[in-house]
Amino acid sequence: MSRFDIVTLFPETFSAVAEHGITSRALKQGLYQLNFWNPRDFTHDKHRTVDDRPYGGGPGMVMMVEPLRDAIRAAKESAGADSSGECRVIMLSPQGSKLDQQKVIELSNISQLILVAGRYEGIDERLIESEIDEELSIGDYVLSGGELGAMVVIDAVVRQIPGALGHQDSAEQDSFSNGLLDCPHYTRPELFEGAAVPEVLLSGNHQLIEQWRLMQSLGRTAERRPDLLQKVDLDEKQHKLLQKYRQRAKNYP
Ligand code: 4HQ
Repeated sequence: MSRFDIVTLFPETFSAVAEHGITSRALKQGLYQLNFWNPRDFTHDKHRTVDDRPYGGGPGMVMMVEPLRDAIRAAKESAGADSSGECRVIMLSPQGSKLDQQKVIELSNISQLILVAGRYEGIDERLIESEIDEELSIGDYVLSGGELGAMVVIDAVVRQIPGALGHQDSAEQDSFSNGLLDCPHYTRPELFEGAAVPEVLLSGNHQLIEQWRLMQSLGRTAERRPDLLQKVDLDEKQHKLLQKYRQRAKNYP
């Protein structure tokens, strides 16, 4: 059983994953659980204050320490009480290591993930040191809060849960599952604004089609993401297909 415990001031925003598409269907099938812990519910003052001023001054606020700490601890206690599997506390942050498919697969093997989505300028460093196991970034840009990052983690991890994808889809068929970019896709009409569907896809020869798709994946990865291609060991057949792609690219400039 996969369980996500999300520490957030904005639990409603997670309707994006809870109420739409594959992640919603998997939730309704009971393939995973979502729980929310709102620091505002752990305040004690009349105004339910969740932010505080930064030492040293400057613009912006920091998450107030005590409500956030108590929300994280409540998430840990409820999760810990629930089962024996591994639990990891992850905070979304541009200072974290970059999320990739390898990390997604690693996370999919952990039964309980506590995702801490901060707001404002961030979280007191001492709270990070005492309560957070790992900082993760979804990319080198600045978001207004960790919620979108947490939703990205949930979406990508849920796709790895057996049964979450429709029976004709499979996580093994996704881009990146073999370390390569996806091949191009086509649907009707056969001729669209003067552009034809590659003939091989109309051939009915499934072995040839599979070969063409692998060649396209290799070629596009080489052209667009050489950094990804460096990480995969190509076998003899894949080397030949990449050569063939490059030869063709020369012939049709
Ligand atoms: N944040 N990847 C939360 C991000 C971010 C990212 C900025 C995290 C604001 C409060 N999160 N703080 N990039 O931009 O995950």
